[in-house]
Formats: sequence, structure tokens, C-alpha cells
Amino acid sequence: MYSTDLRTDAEKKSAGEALRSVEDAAFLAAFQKRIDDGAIIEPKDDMPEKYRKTLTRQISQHAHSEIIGMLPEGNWVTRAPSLKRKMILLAKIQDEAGHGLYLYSAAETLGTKRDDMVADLLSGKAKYSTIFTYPTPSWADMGTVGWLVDGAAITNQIPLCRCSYGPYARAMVRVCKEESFHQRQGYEVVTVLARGTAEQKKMAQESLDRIWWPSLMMFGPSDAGQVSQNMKWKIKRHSNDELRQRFIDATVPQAEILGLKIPDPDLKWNEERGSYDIGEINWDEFWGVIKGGGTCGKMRIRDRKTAHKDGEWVRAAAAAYAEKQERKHSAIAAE
Ligand code: FAQ
Repeated sequence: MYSTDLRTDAEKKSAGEALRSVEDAAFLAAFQKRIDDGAIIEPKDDMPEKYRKTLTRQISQHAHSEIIGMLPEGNWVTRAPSLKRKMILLAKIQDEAGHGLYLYSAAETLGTKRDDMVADLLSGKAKYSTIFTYPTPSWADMGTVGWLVDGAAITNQIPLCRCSYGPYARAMVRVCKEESFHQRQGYEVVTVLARGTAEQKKMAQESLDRIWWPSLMMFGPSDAGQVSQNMKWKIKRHSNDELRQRFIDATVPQAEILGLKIPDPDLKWNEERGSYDIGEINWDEFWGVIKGGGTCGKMRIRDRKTAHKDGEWVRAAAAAYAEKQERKHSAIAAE
């Protein structure tokens, strides 16, 4: 049977049309074999609907996190302690906007329109990282966010550079390079405070006390010993617990160098495992934040809605310019 319809599934999905109706065992097994053989899946390739859906969910949630993550930092632009700090903070926030852009573009290749993803964020339907529902009341938080939040983000995202879906994996390469720079600048802010006056050191410790546990929750719920479908499809390469442990083992010595104390009385080096044991993570708090929006969730969505509305004229101007260019090129082509 021949078809003259050369559109990809993503394009059909975007146009609201039904996709492949049969995903039989042979199709799923062949797809799994491609993944097992190390194939990189591209937008025009056949893929199970669940693979497409899982990726759309994860990449759009990731994009939303980058965009919402700008808000707690934006809060400090006008109050940064020096011009140099202000410039660095502004540049970091702009990087996060760029990350959101690459990620929405990568998610769009799966057939969901960016407007629809943004609408889901603004209506509260879509999730974004729990970490950004926590307040950032002190300047030290701008250091701790870079050190711990960007540090956790890199630990989680470096393996995503080898994700089986090409556009996501490629977007992650640049994102990781920038997040790595963010982590270093955050650590430098905390270093200056930790080596400063007694009051500055106290400020750094207080910030670490608040942000430590929420940063561990960024890796998601405990999944020890489970190999999820996500992992079989090589979307995720490691379990949430494995990456969380990697982050803990890298970060505890960094706190020691600064003379800061990780707020966990049960933290201790486990000689046998060659890594740190930690106390119990408060998973009730984690699920409570996801369900109820946490301390700042409502404010974040309110602020994002305002920013989206304020940006309406920019989107309209960009669309009008693109249309004008299109008309110009069509006229030249017709000559
Ligand atoms: N927050 O089965 P799993 C950044 C949800 S970027 C909210 O383990 P999965 C940069 C999860 O969606 C930070 N929801 O799920 C920056 C799932 O929901 P559903 C964001 C969470 O996807 C720095 C359910 O719980 N990074 O910080 C969270 O396999 C500084 C069950 O969980 C990414 O998005 C959470 N923490 O693994 C910006 C990285 N954890 O839909 C500004 C990409 C879990 O099934 C300033 N994402 N959930 O009901 C991932 O690697 C994964 O999606 C995980 C979760 C690891 C986050």
C-alpha cells in the first residue's frame, strides 16, 4: 500500500489527527531492539505512543522548570550586593530562559504545540520541579541555588545527553555546559560568604539548612531496585536514587571545604559502600508540594501568568515579522 502523505507522526499529531492504530507486540519488540542496539530516535522515526507521551511530559516539565526557575532568582536582580553580582545573576537568568527555549523546541518535535504546553503550565495541569516552590529570602540563596540546585540539575542531566531521543539529548549538551558554569558561580558566592564575617557565614549555613533537603527531592521519588519503562527505553539511564547518591557523595566534601554543616544528623560515611548514608527524606513534604504547590507555588504561577501576558506584544510582533518575511520570500520566489 502506498501513501503520498509524507508528514511525520509529530506533524499529524500537531494537526490533531489520529496516529498509528496498531502497536502490536512485533512493533514494540522491534522498537525495543533499536533502543537496545543503541539507536538514536529522531522525530520522523516510528515510536510507540507511550514513548512519545513520556518524553513530551518529561521534556515539557523540564522546560517549565527552567522558566519557573527564573523567578526566585529574578527576585534578587534589584538587590544583588554589587554591580558585578547583578550582571552575573542576570546572565544566569537569561541562560535559564535559553534552556527553556531549547527544551520547548525539542518537545515540539514530538508533535505538541508550545502554546499548549505553556497553557498546561499556566492552568496548573503540568508539573514543574518542586525546588522552585521554595522561597529564596536571603542573598545566600543565590549562591546555594547555583551550588546545590544547578549541581543537582547537572548530576541528573549529564546522563540525559545520552538519552535515546536525539533532539532532547542534543539540547542537553549545551544546557549541561551552562549549568556547570552556574554551579561554579553559585559555589563561589557561598565560598565568599562562608569565608566572610561571622554573620555572612551564618547566612550561608542558614541557606544550606533550608535548601539541602529540597535539592535532594529534585531527583524524584525513591525507586531503588526498579527498572522503569523509562530506563528500558533509555530515556533515563539511571534510577532517581542512584543519581541522588552521586550528588550527595560529590556535595558533602564541598560543604566540608567551606566549613558548613549538612543539616542531617544521620549523615555518615559508609566505608563498605564507599558512599554516604543519609537520614530519611520527608516524602510527605515532597508529595505535599506536588499536590498543593508548596509555599510559593501559587505566587510562581501568578507571576508567570503576568509575564506571559506582558510578553503578548512581543509574540505578536515576532509572528507579524515572520509573516512579512514569508510573503517577501514567496514574492521573490514567484518572480
Ligand atoms: N518535581 O516516576 P518519577 C533546573 C514527578 S531543571 C516535580 O520518578 P520521572 C535548572 C514526575 O514528573 C530541574 N515533579 O518520574 C535550573 C512524575 O509525575 P507524573 C528540572 C516531580 O519523570 C536551576 C512523578 O513525580 N529537571 O533545576 C519531581 O521518571 C537553577 C513520579 O516520578 C528536570 O526536569 C520533582 N522534583 O523522573 C533552573 C530534568 N520528581 O507525570 C533555574 C528532567 C518527580 O508521572 C535555576 N527530568 N516528579 O505524574 C527528569 O530527569 C525526570 O523527570 C525526574 C523524575 C528525575 C525529575
